[in-house]
Amino acid sequence: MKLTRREHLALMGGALTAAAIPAGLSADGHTVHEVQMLNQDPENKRERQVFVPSVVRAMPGDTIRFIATDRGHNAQSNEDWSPEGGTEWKGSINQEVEVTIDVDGAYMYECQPHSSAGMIGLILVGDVSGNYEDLKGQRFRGKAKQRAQAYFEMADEMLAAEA
Ligand SMILES: [Cu+2]
Repeated sequence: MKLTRREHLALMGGALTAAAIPAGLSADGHTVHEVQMLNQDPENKRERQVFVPSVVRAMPGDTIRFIATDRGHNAQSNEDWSPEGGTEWKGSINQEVEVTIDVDGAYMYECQPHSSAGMIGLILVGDVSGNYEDLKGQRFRGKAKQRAQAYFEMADEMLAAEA
């Protein structure tokens, strides 16, 4: 059987996808970060309605995949908690959603039904210097206030480790 050049390339591409790209990398070489939407943190069972991991370090072009491990959650960006012109997304309840974030900055995002119950998460994309301090100064209410504080502390440590 003689393949056309296009068929040959298609086959090669398929083989490359199956064999050469490690799990966690997208086809273009960017990282795919998985975040689970959970009723309870398996590492700390007193923490309910959480994104795990709660803080993700990413680079522009990386993809975040929110996995609907437990029911009743979604993941969505919040304009007040995103860099100006930042990537926006809104997942449906109970649905896995993927977002590729191209715009540098710090993004606090939320689960719509549980935002005030503290179901928020933080993604640091590339250079966060443009809005990180502003984001830290935002108002977070109720349980989200306590979690935001904890997540900023984790983020500070991650960023300090890079310096
Ligand atoms: Cu939720």
